[in-house]
Amino acid sequence: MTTPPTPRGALIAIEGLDRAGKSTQCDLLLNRLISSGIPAKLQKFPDRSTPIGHMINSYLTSTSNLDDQAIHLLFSANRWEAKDSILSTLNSGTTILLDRYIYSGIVFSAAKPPVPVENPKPLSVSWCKAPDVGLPRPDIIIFLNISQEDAEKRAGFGDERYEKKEMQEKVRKLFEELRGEDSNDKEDWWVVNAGGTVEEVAEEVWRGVLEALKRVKEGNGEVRSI
Ligand code: Z5A
Ligand code: MG
Repeated sequence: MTTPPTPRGALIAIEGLDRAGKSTQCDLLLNRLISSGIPAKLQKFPDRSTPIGHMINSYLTSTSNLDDQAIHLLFSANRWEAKDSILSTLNSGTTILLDRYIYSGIVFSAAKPPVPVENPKPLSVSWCKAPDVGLPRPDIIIFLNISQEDAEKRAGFGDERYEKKEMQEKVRKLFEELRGEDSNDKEDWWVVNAGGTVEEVAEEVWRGVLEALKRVKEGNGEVRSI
């Protein structure tokens, strides 16, 4: 008698604007999945623990400066170095929660104000997307949507490089464009109102998770690529 192969885990990306509650919801979700008997693991991007992650951390905390293209490629490389581990974890039957993924990568780089002389144009969305092509594609992207007013009521911005109001407004607009851009990708996005209480948001997020688990169950077992 042969044992049926272990069904793969789901790849669930949690994205959203700053202070939308992504990390709060990832922690709750991880506990809820595990206590429901679903093996799960959290993978945060940027992963500041690797050598590439150390370079990203120095840049974000403004202890080093890098060309806009160079830091963009480092954020992407930080995902590529996790790719094999993501795939083997999914194929062993464990669900992965991604706290930010390629979508933050695209919008934060494309939202940057151009540097006047050396780099007079903003980085285009298509340029920003290119280095991530081939990475594992999430079964769902749960997008925590929060108004500027609600976000401002939460704990204040830190001192990191991108935590400025003008940048956040551009990021909001680019996320909206990204969600509406390609009709093939539309079903990947699960938009949640993140302006409610932590518990209210967690319930909406959980519905997205159930949808992702259903998609995996009904799928052919393969992890798609970006
Ligand atoms: N970045 C990039 O440029 N390129 C890339 O490829 C990637 C990222 C992957 C650091 O990211 C920066 O890297 C980020 C994007 C850029 N730049 N910015 N700005 P990060 O993930 O390390 O950022 P973070 O420090 O974790 O912040 P965050 O992600 O923006 O926050 P959050 O995770 O969404 O929120 P939170 O920490 O869960 O909650 C924020 C506060 O609100 C906290 O006090 C909570 O207790 C509170 N909270 C949470 N939920 C609620 C509700 N429902 N009600 C009231 N209060 C709440
Ligand atoms: Mg966070």
